[in-house]
Amino acid sequence: MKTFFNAEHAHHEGMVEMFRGEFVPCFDVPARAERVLVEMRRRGLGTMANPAPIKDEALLRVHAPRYVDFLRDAWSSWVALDPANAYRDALPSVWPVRQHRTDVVPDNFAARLGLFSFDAGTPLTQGAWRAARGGAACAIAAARHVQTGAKGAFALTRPPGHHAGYDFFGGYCFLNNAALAAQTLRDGGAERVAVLDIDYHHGNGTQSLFYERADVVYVSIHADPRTDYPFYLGHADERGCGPGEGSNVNLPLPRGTPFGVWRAALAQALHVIAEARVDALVVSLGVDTFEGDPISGFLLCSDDYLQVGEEIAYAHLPPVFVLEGGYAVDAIGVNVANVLEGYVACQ
Ligand code: OKP
Ligand code: ZN
Repeated sequence: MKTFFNAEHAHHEGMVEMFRGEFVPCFDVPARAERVLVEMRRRGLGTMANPAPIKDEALLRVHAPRYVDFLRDAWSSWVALDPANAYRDALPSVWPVRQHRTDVVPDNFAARLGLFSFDAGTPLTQGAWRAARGGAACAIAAARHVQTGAKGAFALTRPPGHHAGYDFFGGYCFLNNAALAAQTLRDGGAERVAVLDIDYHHGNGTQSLFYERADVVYVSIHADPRTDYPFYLGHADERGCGPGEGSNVNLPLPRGTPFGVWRAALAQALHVIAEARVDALVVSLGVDTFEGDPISGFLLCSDDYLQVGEEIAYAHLPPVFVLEGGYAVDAIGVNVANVLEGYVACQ
């Protein structure tokens, strides 16, 4: 299976994120992608390719023009606020809530940062735009590769993408790589696409992007939002609306869920996808479901991921795997490669 990787990811290296009133080191570190790359090479799991560069316009298939404009200029606007900002990342500290105006883009950059984000855990760094665009290029290239007949492809993206929405960043995500892959498949001729999201966290960005659409079915297994990030979306009663009614399926599970229970949810998710009669599949592949993950609460073991890949193969759709979370850096390479190896062995 071909892997699309962009070395540009390393330009995004956040210093700290806000967590419970203090600054803690960032969890989305460049080593995450490097470890996955090393393990893929070590196992000889397919070939590596640099994605073709994309134009900013490609991002507008999924994201708002004013949001793409914001991201492109964010770093220079941040440094223009104070030259000393060149030495610290931008973190939002003020947000619009209910009854506030979100249609007016503020001149004040700190206010703009809040308008286009939903948490203070996602530092906007000097290299965030470059890195995120490089990841988006991987996802788009992987989708095109599958559409030319490949049996699957892997977009080794960092930062992750599934929390990023039409016009907001958060949850370490800036551009929604999986949504861009799904939209690329649609634009290339697929009538109906499924996004299977197996990251520990609910992909609020992906869900909201496709919530009113029947042509992209979003199915997610994740920690219950009553206890876990992103908190304000991801409940089982969110089933889509308008033409998208029934095309959104959330399978929340409690903290502490072991593989046996998680695997039953995966079988259910794959059943939903089979019933939806889609002709293409994107997998938001997060391995923060791992028992050793520092910010998560499921109990999957490294060996379990081989079986995850096998189960996905039985869907008989060539998947576009897009990397999301996984913060146990020492295990991320093995866990991701296990999913892909399990898939390849059964495809
Ligand atoms: C991104 B992805 C940890 C707080 C949690 C947000 C988690 C984003 C996860 N100190 N912060 O879904 O893996
Ligand atoms: Zn996650």
